Amino acid sequence: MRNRLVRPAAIFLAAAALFVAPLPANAAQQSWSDPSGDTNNTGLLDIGKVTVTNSKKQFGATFRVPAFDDARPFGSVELWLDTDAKKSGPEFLYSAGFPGESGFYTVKKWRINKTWFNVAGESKCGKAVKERFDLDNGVIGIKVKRTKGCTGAPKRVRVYARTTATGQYSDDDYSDYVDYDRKENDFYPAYKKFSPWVRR
Ligand SMILES: [Ca+2]
Repeated sequence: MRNRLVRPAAIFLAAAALFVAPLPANAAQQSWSDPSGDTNNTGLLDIGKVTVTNSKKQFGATFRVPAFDDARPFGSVELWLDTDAKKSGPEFLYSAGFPGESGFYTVKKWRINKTWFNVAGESKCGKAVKERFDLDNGVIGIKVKRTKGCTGAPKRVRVYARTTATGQYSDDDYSDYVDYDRKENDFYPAYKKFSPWVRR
């Protein structure tokens, strides 16, 4: 059994180390900005800069939200990766809940197909995925190592990012919970739409 978010501090450090590696010469990376202030409440999960990376060895996406201060959202984040223009919808989903666990899945027609990892465990393909869940710096993302029998060999990648908050804890120890009157969403670039393709 493996809960990837069970010891967040350790994971943040490991992920941060992986993410500072310089991009190889053949890597493509593109960033875009989602407007800030476009959510209907406190904006704890207001999506800002979104980045897609696509290289010979790996592909992935990250997005920024405001760096966490004291308040903590109750909700979830999702990164949907589209890697095949010929197939309807995205091929991969990373999702993480606040507070709680994360998972990575293959997707067919917007529905979860296979689980690479979640709170219950990890498959062989799950080892290809590195999470970054760095709330203190407001960065959430994944990198997927190209792996035979798991990722295929996508040439281009694009992302759809979504956040949902249904309430918040006013304290960083997850106390003093307040439920929002209505759900607060943010989408990049829009509901079930994708960024431009990034070719490697
Ligand atoms: Ca936004």
